[in-house]
Amino acid sequence: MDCAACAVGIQAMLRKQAGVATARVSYDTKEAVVQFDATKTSPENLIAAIDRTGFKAEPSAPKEKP
Ligand SMILES: [Cu+2]
Repeated sequence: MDCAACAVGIQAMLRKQAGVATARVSYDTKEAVVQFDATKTSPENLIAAIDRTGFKAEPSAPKEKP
């Protein structure tokens, strides 16, 4: 990602994907945090969707909620 506008664009795109409840993309940390219905989509689907926007994404280890 080159700038914060890209992050906002990816975030908006993720939020439109089927099964996605919330998505937050941080330009500062270069991370996307997505909550989704695992019966409707998958991390692979979401990564593919990001790839289609021309950006590269890869899964990170799940983070425990504090
Ligand atoms: Cu940009």
